[in-house]
Amino acid sequence: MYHLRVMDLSEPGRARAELERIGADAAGVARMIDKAGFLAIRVEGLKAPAANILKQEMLSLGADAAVARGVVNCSIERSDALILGTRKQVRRLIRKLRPQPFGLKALAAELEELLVREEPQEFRWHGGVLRLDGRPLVMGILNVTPDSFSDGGDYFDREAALDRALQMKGADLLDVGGESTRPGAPPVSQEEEERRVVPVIEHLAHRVGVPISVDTYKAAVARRAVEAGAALVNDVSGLRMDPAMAGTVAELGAGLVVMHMRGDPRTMQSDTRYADLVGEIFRALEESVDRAVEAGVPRERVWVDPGIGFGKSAEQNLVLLRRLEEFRSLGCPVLVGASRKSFIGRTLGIEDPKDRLEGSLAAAVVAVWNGARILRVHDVRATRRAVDLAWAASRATEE
Ligand code: HH2
Repeated sequence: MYHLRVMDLSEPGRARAELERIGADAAGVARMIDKAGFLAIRVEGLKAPAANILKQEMLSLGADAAVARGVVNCSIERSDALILGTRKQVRRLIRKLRPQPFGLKALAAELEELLVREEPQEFRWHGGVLRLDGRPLVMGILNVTPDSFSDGGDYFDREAALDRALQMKGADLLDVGGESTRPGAPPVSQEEEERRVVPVIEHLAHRVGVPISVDTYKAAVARRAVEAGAALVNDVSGLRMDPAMAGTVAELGAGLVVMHMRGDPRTMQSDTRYADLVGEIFRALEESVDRAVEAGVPRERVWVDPGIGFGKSAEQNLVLLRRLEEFRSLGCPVLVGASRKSFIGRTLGIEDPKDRLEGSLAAAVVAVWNGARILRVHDVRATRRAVDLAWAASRATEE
């Protein structure tokens, strides 16, 4: 018996540990790490001749690339591709593609960037530094609204909002919102939204010692909130609702969360069909990040969020949690807000949002396991414990 076992060594640290355990030569370990991790990289919109060359080059490296059927006789103009190989093979592919025509030089550059891309390790704000390379961050939700889906009206009164914020001890950030974005929620005027959130942020900014984000898609509200002490702007429209938002965030020097939403809260659940769920959301987030960077927001201050529950069916939300890792290719910290949402109710058959704690914790754990760095939640203490355990398990070593 040879006691065969399949291992997942896609993470270089884990690959190194196993190579060393085998007793491989030190120089060999360095060489083999890149052979231990298998990559499947999706490429979109290649010209047919480029797709042909890509496939041949990968085959010549002992690997492969899947392309559409019509590529071989150029009966189609463009094709997506799936590059299938080890990190080492992809590195060699990059060298082979550089001198090639049909847009392959640009593909080589993008692949190279993808391999070295790293998420920022910290977020600097006026109150200090928030580490993004340690345990996951828990963002406590403070809804100063009469109609939020799970706690509408609970903290609408200013005193109640302030009490709630102080109750959420242990949160790494607080997200203050003055307009519900639940499906079908009526819009709130800019003045009313400011009236709700600005005094609360002003009061909290000096007392809580953690960064505050303002949950708004209106540039004017974002401005007032940041002037009142908010460190980040959480825009559920991904910079699509207010053309002034990107420039405002850049000018204020705030951090930015760009979330994916289809349409607006009134319409988003009317059509949840996607030809390619993760692909479409990925492209939309990529566009939002580009828009932010073009307006002058430093890339390392932008976080991305696939927008659980915003224009997605219950099943699609589960798919997003399972495939969250793919969004890490954007090179930005991934934020997930699944807390108490209706897909949990649907999956577990629980009507009351306040009775969805266990489902919310499970969703947070899955998200962390699949690469989420920030969890936007109602139940701070319970989430802290659940994700700390998941985080510890994901990094556990035998030494
Ligand atoms: N979800 C809600 C609101 N803002 N922001 C980000 N970045 N991600 C989310 O998933 C997200 C969000 C909806 O939840 P909640 O604030 O609890 O409810 P409501 O919008 O009804 O106030």
